[in-house]
Amino acid sequence: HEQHGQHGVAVHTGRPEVAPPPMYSVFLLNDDYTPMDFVVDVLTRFFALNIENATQVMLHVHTRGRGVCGVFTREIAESKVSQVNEYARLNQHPLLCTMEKA
Ligand code: TYC
Repeated sequence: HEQHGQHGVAVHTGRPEVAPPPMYSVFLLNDDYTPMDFVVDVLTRFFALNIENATQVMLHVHTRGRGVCGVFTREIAESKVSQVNEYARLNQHPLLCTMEKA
């Protein structure tokens, strides 16, 4: 029945519930040129994975063609995609990051 407004004070909206936001999966795509170490670096840097989990995701993408890095609300997912693609281009790798509704 309540929403938390500015300053965190609960206010009645007249609606019984606040719907959860749509969620988006963020993917890395495989390619033949990006070094495995760089992909692991991306996964630790932007998706807060430890080296072990980042290596698992990287190898899944390498063998299966794509893999989920994380699931986020739209704005966070868009930000991850932009940051990863910019970082890959800056380092002259063809690595691609995409998103789709989960
Ligand atoms: N296929 C790449 C190689 O053999 C490694 C790689 C993994 C590239 C995952 C992109 O999203 C990727 N060096």
